[in-house]
Amino acid sequence: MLFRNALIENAQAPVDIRVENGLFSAIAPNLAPENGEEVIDLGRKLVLPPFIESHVHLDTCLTAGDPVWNMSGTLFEGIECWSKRKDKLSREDIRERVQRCVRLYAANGIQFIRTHVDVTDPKLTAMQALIELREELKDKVEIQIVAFPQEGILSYPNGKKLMEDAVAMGADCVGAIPHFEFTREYSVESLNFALNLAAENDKLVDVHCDEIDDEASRGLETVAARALELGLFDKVTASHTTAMHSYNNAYVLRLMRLLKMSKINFVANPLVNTHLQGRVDTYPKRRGITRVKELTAEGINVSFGHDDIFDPWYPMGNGSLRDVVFMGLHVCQMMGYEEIMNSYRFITTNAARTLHLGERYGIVEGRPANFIVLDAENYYDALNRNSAVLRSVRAGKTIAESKPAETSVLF
Ligand code: 17E
Ligand code: FE2
Repeated sequence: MLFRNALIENAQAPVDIRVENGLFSAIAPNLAPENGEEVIDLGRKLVLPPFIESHVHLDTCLTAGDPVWNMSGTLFEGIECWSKRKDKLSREDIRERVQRCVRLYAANGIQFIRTHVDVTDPKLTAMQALIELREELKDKVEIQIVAFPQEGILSYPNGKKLMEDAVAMGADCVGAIPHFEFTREYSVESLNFALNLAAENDKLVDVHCDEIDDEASRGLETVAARALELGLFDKVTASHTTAMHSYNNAYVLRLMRLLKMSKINFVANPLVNTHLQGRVDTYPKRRGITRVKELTAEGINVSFGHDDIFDPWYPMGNGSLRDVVFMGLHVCQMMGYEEIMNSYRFITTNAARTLHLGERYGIVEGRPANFIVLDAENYYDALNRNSAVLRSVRAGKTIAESKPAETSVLF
């Protein structure tokens, strides 16, 4: 099959893309159709590798207000609301909500998802359901599962055992939540436990790290030090790290050296953390987002995630990562021309590094023929105009299509 006239990753000149047996077999200008080959003209539209959701909680999605709304808008009230909803979890409930989310994501060009799944549940109901869904949905979306201890490892009954069980069941990554543990000692111990568990079982790590406006929340240095010492390096990701917003600059200067040595990845969640953070401030109110601009300038890998779709922590969300990037650029003040033009990398190539997709990802001959087509010529325009994802192609097959919205101005 031949897809013609693609502007790949903001290129100015179009190329053609040949797909054979689900792989990119040729990418070059003016490829001649072979006898009987199906040809699709992409009409000089922007083509990108698929969008990647590098941080979401699929087990909690689509539960906002059930049974109670988060009225304060804090992370901590969100955890209380979720704890009440958790009592009602069933396999069917999770399957139905996750399948709805995956379709929302598919409509918006997302083909890879890293989901955190709460394992502070003696029955591990959500973990079991997600492991089934990961397999069932694998032709449509690649799901990576983090064993995420929402209510703590040391501060929740049997927390260590639940984490070990989740890894034995088949979780891909180990999580932790140091800022929620009862004490600083617990938080350090929980990180030592989580990174050792990952090292022993050859798993990735993704920690909910310092998601709090407390400048004394210093889980990140422990995560980075263990990543370095255990040789886990870029297998480790620190998500949220919103306390870094509030660290003093002298400490950040010292920390940056360790962060670079450790090679860990970062995930920021600009929509959700602008909503959740700064809640105990009067004025001025902190933005509560990690230092994306400074980390990026140091060559540290940062991706953006949605974090939630309509749940106790975020009452909105439609499965599109466009608003995530849009908010991220505003709140991190990354609105230079090149910063806007290249900002798709926060939800494509940077996220692929975080997820360790390696050669399974990218518009390169010999790799799986996964790509998306946007209704724009470059990402600056796509972002600004909120352009539709016209087509999402996976292993050479179109798995979702949109028609651009049509509006007539009658004057
Ligand atoms: N749980 C958590 O600890 N932090 C979050 N941002 C969400 C769930 C969404
Ligand atoms: Fe999260």
